[in-house]
Amino acid sequence: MTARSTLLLAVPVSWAGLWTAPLAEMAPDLNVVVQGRDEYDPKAIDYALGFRPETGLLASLPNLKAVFSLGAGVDGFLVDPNYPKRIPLVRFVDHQLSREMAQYCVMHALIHHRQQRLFDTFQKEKKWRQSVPPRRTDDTRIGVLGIGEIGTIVAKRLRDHDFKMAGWSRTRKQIPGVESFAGHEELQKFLNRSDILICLLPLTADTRHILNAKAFSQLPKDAFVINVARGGHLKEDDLIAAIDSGHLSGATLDVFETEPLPDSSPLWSHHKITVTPHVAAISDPRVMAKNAVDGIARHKVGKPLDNVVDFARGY
Ligand code: NDP
Ligand code: OXD
Repeated sequence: MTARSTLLLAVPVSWAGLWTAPLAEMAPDLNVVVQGRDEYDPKAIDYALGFRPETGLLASLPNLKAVFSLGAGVDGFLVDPNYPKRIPLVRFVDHQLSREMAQYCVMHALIHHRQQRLFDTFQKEKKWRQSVPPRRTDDTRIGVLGIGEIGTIVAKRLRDHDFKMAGWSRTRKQIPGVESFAGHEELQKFLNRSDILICLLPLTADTRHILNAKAFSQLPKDAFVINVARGGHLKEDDLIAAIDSGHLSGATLDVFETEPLPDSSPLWSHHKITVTPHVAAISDPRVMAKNAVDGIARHKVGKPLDNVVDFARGY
């Protein structure tokens, strides 16, 4: 008989029920304790599930065997200098999540491409204006920074709308209809041909502040930026300066250096910036719980875990 395992759920206490209910249903033998709500012996914790656990928490669990992330991005774990790197960290990979991200990116690329914000203004002013110059989709070049699980689906969906697609990654890709640029040597060439730039990179030491004044100056005039990855990718002041100078035409931002975005942020009221509150995709708690339950089952019988983070690469 296998011993009963204990999972530590490291999420805001008021949200814990989103995961405790499906975990109880799917794995009645799993003992689940909630960080900040339940008393527990650190030595008793076998597994952890969370998004941005407090610094030092995971290092304080001497018998921890694997950690499951509630997010595709694991920067919230790796920001902890004490993360115990001998313990595998499993990131969340889910086709539905990728599809929702693709919906968001397609929607905002099309809102920009079809100049919907202009028509919103005309409507407010009761103006019937048909004289807006049309834009050809097959002349519009979209570049996706990060062509991994999510970026690949985003690029394919936009390709199917006839945009001229390219992706940038560390390693070369072969995706029909999506030109591949790889490595820092090819970044400038990639930026030079991106009328719409979508960031879908993981946040690592290499990619922090990659969306900066230099990168913006390498985009074509009137380029548009969509950041759905992490706020740490973007230098917010550089973005505002590039838009206000007239070089960039605007941006859609779902993620921010500080979340929730403070009231004092100029991003809230910039007329060329659309702000959404980190909702490009909302992962289903049942699927997240299942991901952890399946991983624990694999680990307990000695099978390798899927989607394990490579700590050297940082994603
Ligand atoms: P993946 O790990 O599958 O893909 C990452 C991609 O980035 C890969 O193509 C990788 O290249 C590339 N990359 C990483 N580092 C570099 C680098 N230094 N230079 C060039 N390319 C690099 O991640 P996902 O697609 O699953 O997720 C991407 C990000 O999306 C997450 O990290 C998260 O921050 C964000 N996200 C945001 C959500 C939201 O609601 N706003 C929801 C979900 C995710 P290679 O393929 O060569 O390894
Ligand atoms: C994620 C996110 O990384 O929701 O999954 O941001």
